[in-house]
Amino acid sequence: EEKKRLSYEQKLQAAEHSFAKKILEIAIEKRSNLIASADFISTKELLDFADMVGPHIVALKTHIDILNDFDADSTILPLKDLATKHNFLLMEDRKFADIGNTQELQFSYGTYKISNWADLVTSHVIGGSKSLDCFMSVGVVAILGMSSEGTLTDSHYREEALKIIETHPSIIGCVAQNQISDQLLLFTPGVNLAKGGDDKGQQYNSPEHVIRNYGTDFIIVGRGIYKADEPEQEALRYKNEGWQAYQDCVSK
Ligand code: 5IU
Repeated sequence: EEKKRLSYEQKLQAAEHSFAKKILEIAIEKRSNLIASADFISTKELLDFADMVGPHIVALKTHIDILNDFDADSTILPLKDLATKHNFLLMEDRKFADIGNTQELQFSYGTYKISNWADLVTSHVIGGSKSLDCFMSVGVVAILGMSSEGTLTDSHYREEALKIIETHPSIIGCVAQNQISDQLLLFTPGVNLAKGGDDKGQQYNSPEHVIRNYGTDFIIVGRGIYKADEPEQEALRYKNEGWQAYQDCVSK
């Protein structure tokens, strides 16, 4: 079931949300649909990695709460500088999943003050549409389906979740392992060229598979890049594979 897809230029024309426009502009400029997941536990590793792969990515996906040495001044300030230097967005993979009031607090307060620095945040939609109203200043990437074995995001859940996702103005797209409508941007993790999975339930596909079969706009790659012997070379490889697959699909 190969999908004829819209180009990033066409999606940019149709985009309404400022962060949807931004990520599409970066994709076009860098000829990249790669998001690197930077799942590091130290600030130094995070910053070194961001500087190294920065030129090749549209966004850096963080799990800011796994850093052992998080500090607003020494983690976030340099990270923002690197995002500016290399022109990529900061996507905090927070996976909010609470009532609106609690999410509002988690978004702006506590140790990480995500609203101060993130361009994109991930959120479940399990709390219902109004629970997402607190994310007005960012682009929300809503979680429709997960990549892990046995996930509860079955077709009924996704059908109901899509109703929320398609109507909420803060949502620019979703994380999923299946095709969705052209109006939303599709982000797909669980991408790896060397492995089929890990021993903790993760399931992998190739960049080409997800771009061709799901119409993925942005591939999210973690260990495939940051665990490689030469992460920069590997980032370039995923970038090129992803862009080639996109071009093949658009030109059909
Ligand atoms: N991630 C997934 N699958 C999902 C969602 C998020 O893997 O369905 I939602 C995150 C978890 C990790 C990254 O931060 O994407 C994938 O990392 P690896 O490429 O190392 O498996």
